[in-house]
Amino acid sequence: MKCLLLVDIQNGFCSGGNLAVPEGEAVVAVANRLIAEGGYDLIVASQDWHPADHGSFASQHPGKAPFELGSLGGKPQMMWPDHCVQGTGDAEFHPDLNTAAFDYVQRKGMNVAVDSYSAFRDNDHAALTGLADFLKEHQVNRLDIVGLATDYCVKFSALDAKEMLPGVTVRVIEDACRGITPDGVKQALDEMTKAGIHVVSSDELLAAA
Ligand code: VGL
Ligand code: ZN
Repeated sequence: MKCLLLVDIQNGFCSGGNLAVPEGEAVVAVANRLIAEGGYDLIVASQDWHPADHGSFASQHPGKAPFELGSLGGKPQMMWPDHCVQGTGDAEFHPDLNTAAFDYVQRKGMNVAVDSYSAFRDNDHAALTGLADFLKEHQVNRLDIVGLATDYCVKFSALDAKEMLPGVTVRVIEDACRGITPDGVKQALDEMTKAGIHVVSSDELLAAA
């Protein structure tokens, strides 16, 4: 079973969003094309879904500004602008994304005390989201990952998929992802490659589909 995982393709990470990733909305057209022509058996989307007082928000830490390093639960934590708050437009999927094709949506980041970059588990690895079990139940043996942001939620989702789903081929489709910083993207691609994740382009993937 071939699964496409769409990571956090939400308004909050696109232009005009509260945590806009440069060119974030550019992934939408590629994602839609992959949904239509990629030959997937299963389309899954993750959705960053924070309570308004989430501990990753700089607003919850007096004296801290967004994009400064702070701490959460005794561990270093990037302070983010308030983003993807449950029930707000910022948390909705991009309006042009083919959400009608989704088979399953995995929400994450609901626990105020810990961040969850990965669609599979919280950053402290204490709590699972349930996505790994869902993919196992559906006997997924190939997982392709796209979305936002390459250097955070895409990277951690891909690394966890590789670790938590033994035997599954994990690929990241580079042109269907955008990141927060160029250095972060470079490092993320390097880390993922070293972990055995294949970095491919949508063109080569679709040519073989
Ligand atoms: C993300 C930072 C905070 C992401 C989510 O989707 O990459 N990044 N929350
Ligand atoms: Zn978040």
